[in-house]
Amino acid sequence: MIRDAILTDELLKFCGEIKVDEKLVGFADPKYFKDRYPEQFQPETYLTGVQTVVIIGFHLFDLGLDAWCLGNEENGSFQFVDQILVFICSRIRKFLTNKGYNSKTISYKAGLYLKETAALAGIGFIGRNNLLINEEYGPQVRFRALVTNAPLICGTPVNESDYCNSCNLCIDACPANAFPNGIYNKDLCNNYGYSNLKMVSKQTSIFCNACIQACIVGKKR
Ligand code: B12
Ligand code: SF4
Ligand code: SF4
Repeated sequence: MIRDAILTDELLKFCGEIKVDEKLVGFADPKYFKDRYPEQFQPETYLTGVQTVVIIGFHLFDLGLDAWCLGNEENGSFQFVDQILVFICSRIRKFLTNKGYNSKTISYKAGLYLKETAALAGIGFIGRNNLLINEEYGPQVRFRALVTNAPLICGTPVNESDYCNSCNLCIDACPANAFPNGIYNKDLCNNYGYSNLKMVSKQTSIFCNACIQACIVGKKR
């Protein structure tokens, strides 16, 4: 299959026009998911003939955007930054439709693993805090993905980085001690996070961010 450099450039240019930072847009080759994840987390499950997974990041420049609102029975709950990302995905899908390609936005929970997709697309590396770290913005980035049959030029997976070699700031900062022996434990994180939600209003709260805020990468942002 021949990948289309002109289409890739046009899409990146379009992303710039809708104010999505090029450093947070990535393209992952579905072949990298094959031996790594079960069927439910495979791009092909969501779009037959998929050629590219497009991953979009948004720099959380204000912590308020991280808030989840519990909503009501009619609307369900939503997160502010995620609503922005869903809107960006819909603009990109429209661009791809106009070029004659199919695409589908992947749901937040049941779909693809987002930070891993970003690492497979070359947007950054998985740090000691277990999160995707982008060189420009650090870990304070949130993601959404869409799958498409457009043959875009894909990035190179990033498997390691030197940043964390001599640093332990995120682990020291974790109020739940959720990194016993340096390995992330999701139950410890989950239990602490939900017992210590920062309430913004009656129905809106922010989960712990300590292992992000401690990170030195992207601090100038
Ligand atoms: C379930 C979930 C949670 C659960 C469980 C977390 C977990 N990691 O299991 C809870 C509620 C505890 C949680 C907490 C948080 N979460 Co959360 N969470 C998710 C969700 C929905 C799925 C995560 C998942 O299961 N990943 C897959 C498993 C396999 O990954 P893992 O075991 O964590 O990590 C492995 C891989 O990274 C792998 N690995 C290591 N190096 C490499 C390199 C490559 C190339 C690859 C492919 C893999 C790889 O090894 C790791 C260890 O096994 C994602 C959204 C999504 N759809 O992906 C968001 C997500 C991961 N969460 C996110 C965030 C920000 C948080 C919190 C900071 C809370 C907050 N304020 O939002 C904390 C941080 C916890 C931490 N330090 O990891 C962001 C991360 C953004 C980023 N920069 O990475 C995501 C992507 C959501 C988003 N909006 O963008 N989360
Ligand atoms: S989100 Fe908070 S509790 Fe979870 S690992 Fe990070 S610092 Fe620890
Ligand atoms: S705080 Fe240090 S060890 Fe933790 S993810 Fe950032 S660079 Fe790596």
